Amino acid sequence: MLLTTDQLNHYDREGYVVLRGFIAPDEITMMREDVVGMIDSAPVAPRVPEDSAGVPVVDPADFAFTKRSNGGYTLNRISNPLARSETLLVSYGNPRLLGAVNSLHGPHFVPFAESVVIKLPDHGAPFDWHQDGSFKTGWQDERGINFGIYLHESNERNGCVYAIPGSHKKGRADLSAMVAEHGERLPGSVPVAAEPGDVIVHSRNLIHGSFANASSTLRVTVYFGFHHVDTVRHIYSDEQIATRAHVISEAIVLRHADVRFGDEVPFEYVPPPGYRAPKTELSTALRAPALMV
Ligand SMILES: O=C(O)CCC(=O)C(=O)O
Repeated sequence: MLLTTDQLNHYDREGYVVLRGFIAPDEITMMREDVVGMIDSAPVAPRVPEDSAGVPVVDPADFAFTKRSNGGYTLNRISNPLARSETLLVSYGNPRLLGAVNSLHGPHFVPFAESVVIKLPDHGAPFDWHQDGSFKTGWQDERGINFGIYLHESNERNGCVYAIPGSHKKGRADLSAMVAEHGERLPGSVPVAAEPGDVIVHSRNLIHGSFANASSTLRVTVYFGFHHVDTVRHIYSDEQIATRAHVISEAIVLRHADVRFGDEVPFEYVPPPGYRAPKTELSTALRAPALMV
């Protein structure tokens, strides 16, 4: 087991655990450089397919924005990051990361979705209190885990994540009613600070959110989400699941072929039972829809 008993117990009891210094500094630097490049070349506003230098942006719909009170827009998320960055794809194959998923979920896991959350300096967007996903299937129990890899320091000043420990065990919460009763500081919520290289793992059922960033520092978190295959097996076809699982296998191969990581022992991924490599190209698999639950 890659995670300690204390870490596993913390995750089970509180719905999250912070893995301190989990990703090596060199890898964080590499990821940060790529993400900062993506931010610099982001569209200037929704539905504007050009960056601030007037250069056309490929797949501009990957970039999401929050409307600001002054009428402008602030970038808050980049979706499909593995299709936009080979560096992030190589990091997706990190054996420590996949080993941690294995520790928490066992070997039969598949991807849920990936995205990069961005809290720009001075006007970084807040994320309302939520539990991840839509509960649209009616399923309230195990709905997967999210790994947030911290590329920058994250604290109460620059809009770190807040969570309500233990809330992951109570099914779907009526968050509108909770906010109407208590205001934006929900009782029992705690800030979860992180340093570059830390990973905050949280249950997708955990009540969490984050406040705006009015500080002068950038905060970026790369999210990789995973499901136990049993959670999605009755909702998605074998082909849809295999297409997403294929991304894990390909990321492991790419990482092993990368001279920077050639000495690592690759993670031995066990694809879902009945898995056959999909006929689709990797580029298509990288943009296959998320396995939403
Ligand atoms: O990282 C954050 O500030 C919150 C992001 C979040 O909760 C989400 O992407 O669902």
